[in-house]
Amino acid sequence: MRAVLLLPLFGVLSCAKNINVRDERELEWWESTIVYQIYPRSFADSDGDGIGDIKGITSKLEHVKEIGAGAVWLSPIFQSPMYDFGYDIADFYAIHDEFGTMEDFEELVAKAGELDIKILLDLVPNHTSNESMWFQEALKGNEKYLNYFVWEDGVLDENGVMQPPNNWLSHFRGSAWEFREEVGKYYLHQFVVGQPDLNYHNPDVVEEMKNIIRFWLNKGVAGFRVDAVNCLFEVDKELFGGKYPDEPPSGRTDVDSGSHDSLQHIYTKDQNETYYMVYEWRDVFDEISKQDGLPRLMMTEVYASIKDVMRYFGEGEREGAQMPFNFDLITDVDASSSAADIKRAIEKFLTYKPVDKNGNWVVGNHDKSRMATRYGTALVDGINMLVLLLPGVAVTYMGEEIGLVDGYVSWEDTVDPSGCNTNDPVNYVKYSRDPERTPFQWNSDKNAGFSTADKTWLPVAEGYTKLNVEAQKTSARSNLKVYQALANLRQEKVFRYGRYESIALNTDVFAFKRWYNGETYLVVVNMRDSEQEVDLTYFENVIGKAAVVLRSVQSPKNEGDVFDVASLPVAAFEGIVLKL
Ligand SMILES: *[C@@H]1O[C@H](CO)[C@@H](O)[C@H](O)[C@H]1NC(C)=O
Ligand SMILES: *[C@@H]1O[C@H](CO)[C@@H](O)[C@H](O)[C@H]1NC(C)=O
Ligand SMILES: CC(=O)N[C@H]1CO[C@H](CO)[C@@H](O)[C@@H]1O
Ligand SMILES: [Ca+2]
Ligand SMILES: [Ca+2]
Repeated sequence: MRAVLLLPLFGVLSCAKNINVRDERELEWWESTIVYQIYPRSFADSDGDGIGDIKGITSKLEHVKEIGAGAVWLSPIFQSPMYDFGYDIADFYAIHDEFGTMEDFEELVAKAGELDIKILLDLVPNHTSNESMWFQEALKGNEKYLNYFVWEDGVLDENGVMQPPNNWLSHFRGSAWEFREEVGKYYLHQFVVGQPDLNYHNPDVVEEMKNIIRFWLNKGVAGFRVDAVNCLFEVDKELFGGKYPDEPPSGRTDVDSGSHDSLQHIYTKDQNETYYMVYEWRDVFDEISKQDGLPRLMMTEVYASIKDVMRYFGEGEREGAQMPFNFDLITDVDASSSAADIKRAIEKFLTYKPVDKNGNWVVGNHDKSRMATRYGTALVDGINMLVLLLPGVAVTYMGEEIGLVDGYVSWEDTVDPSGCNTNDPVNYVKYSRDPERTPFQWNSDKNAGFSTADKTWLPVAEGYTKLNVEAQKTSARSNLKVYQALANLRQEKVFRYGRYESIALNTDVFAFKRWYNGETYLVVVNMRDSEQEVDLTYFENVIGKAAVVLRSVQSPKNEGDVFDVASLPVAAFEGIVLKL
């Protein structure tokens, strides 16, 4: 009797040991991919006008393939007068002429398809360009399009002079309101003057944006990254007697009164309606995916509190973005951070995210100083080890694979409105985003192989004759080669399905462990210019010897070297991947 009972039980137990239903489930294409961000003006110029373009990107897709990325996210390529370099869109349904034609774009999608690379576009839903047909029609008094934007009466000050409706500030300094004679009212622009905010309380705007999403997804685009999404909705002014209320001061003493950071944005950011809008967009993504069988990816760009960021994943039954960007490795840490700071920054997203969702790792973009500049060139491999081997989606801003640094852009050459609007030839540097947008460095030819033009739209960074893709391809050891090896390693099941644990071994050395089905890898990164000896047996089940699988460029170790995990020597800024 007893034996009869035990036998089936034994069977269940032995099964349970080998099978975990969450393991080895089929992953969607995006769950294990590397998303490579291309800033189109700066990647490759095919026609010699000094500005990168779509044909240029198509001609360089092999590079994307070679580094192991599975998706390319393009910063905006839509028709634009370029007051904010494409983030001010005049026609959401057309390609900007400096970038090429719709045919060029279709060719890009086709070529990418052959290489099994997905194309993701940048959706900029918060505003249009002031040169859009919609805004132009609004200025002519066309009622339909007037309601596409956010208008408000000015107020008279004590001297009888007309002033903006309230104290709201633009992200790029100064009032967020601009008067238009034609309408006799002010319009809202949370970003530059040339970017009037769309009015999401108007159902026509909501439908228009969904049609824009459908239009591009139907062209085979694999998804969107959604720009500045938390600024979509302003508070409903009817709740405030028909007038938009002032925002309270932030109390920050390190910023002046023209700065966006001087106010608490309680009425212009993170409004509840914004999340619901994102969930509706997700339905549109899924609707198209159902039609053609290609799962679509939505990534949202939000700099907000971790709890607000998490709401983009969805709520209850509603699904939202699969990938709300995790900016913690940009905003919370830098070269001066301790290993404990790094651990906390990494664990923040993993701790707050819903258990069935993926993490993602971002260390740079076209708005932030380049990763190699922020962390220092010696840490490039170590940081790429984090981005590519932590659990979740890896995001690489073009150039991180070779450790591209910020370029120097003089006041005369500065074009970014965030820099120009300071009117300050000294301090513009703190605000300008041009340094992280300088042209990509392909080789040691003229303009780093980016363009044959005599003058490129931004100057090529100094030092390109040494720091470029070709040099790193031909050199025995380089950031590029480490990156490629990491991208390969990332394909292993242990990095796709494996568990994760981390320890700050001392103030400088951060380490994490990934393990799966009896395989264990350890990644060790020394944040500092110091020699160390660390004890990896602080990790559970880590004893004995481990072999070096990969190491940073300046590492004195060799692949295959074996070390006692209880006393691993670590060189200055060294990054090491070991296998137990
Ligand atoms: C759009 O705004 C810019 C300022 O950003 C201004 O120079 C330009 O004249 C405006 N264009 C139109 C059509 O209103
Ligand atoms: C916004 O949504 C949250 C979560 O659903 C809710 O707790 C909160 O009360 C809402 N806020 C407003 C102003 O409606
Ligand atoms: C990271 C990013 O794409 N930021 C963008 C946010 O939106 C403004 C206005 O569209 C752009 O200027 C930024 O580049
Ligand atoms: Ca060009
Ligand atoms: Ca808005």
